[in-house]
Amino acid sequence: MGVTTRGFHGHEPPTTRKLPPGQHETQGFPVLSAGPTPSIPLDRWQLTVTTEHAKTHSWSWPQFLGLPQEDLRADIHCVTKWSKFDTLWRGVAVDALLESVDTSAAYVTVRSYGGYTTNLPIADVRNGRAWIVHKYDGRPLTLEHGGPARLLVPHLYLWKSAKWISGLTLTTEDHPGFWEVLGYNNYGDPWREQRYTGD
Ligand SMILES: Nc1nc2c(c(=O)[nH]1)N[C@H]1C(S)=C(S)[C@@H](COP(=O)(O)O)O[C@H]1N2
Ligand SMILES: [Mo]
Repeated sequence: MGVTTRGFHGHEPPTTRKLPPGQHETQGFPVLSAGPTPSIPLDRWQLTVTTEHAKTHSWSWPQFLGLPQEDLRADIHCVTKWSKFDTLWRGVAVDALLESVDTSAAYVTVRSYGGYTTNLPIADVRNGRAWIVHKYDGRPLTLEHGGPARLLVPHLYLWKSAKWISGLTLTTEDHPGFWEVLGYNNYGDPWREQRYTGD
């Protein structure tokens, strides 16, 4: 009868369509940190990419701010079941860092000041899917949310978005990170509800 099929979600309100399975929307911005909050003075802050050939590339804070900056809007999803819609960030696409890096690594371990780590396939931080952000909602990122800079990978559960980022280690083999060795899923796709090992 000329009715256009809009898919399974066509009659649900927009909010439901944005919500992965098992999640609820929050208006707040909870803080989740596994350890103490490190404080890194900007004049000592460094971001270092280490390749699978042990070659390093480092950016100081001014050099990092000199890279192309992007504003982005994203929905974020925490494995503890809160999701927050339309969060606003400013930062540098991981692509911009990797542009000058010669690598054929398949994986990346993200390292944080304080010792936290998390692992991802390198494909998941390329092609405009991951950023190193330093502003949230127009203001410098607060320490509790990972300032001065954190990774943001909105298409995966938020434990992959390492706060207080200190660098990326590019590897040939996959090396499970802090939560991944403790039973969180190695990949963490919220749309497939990959919360824990075996999901
Ligand atoms: N360095 C570091 N990054 C981290 C964490 C952490 O404990 N340390 N926690 C992760 C988890 S489990 C979540 S849900 C998000 C929480 O980010 P938020 O505190 O800004 O909400 O940060 C992630 N990044
Ligand atoms: Mo989390």
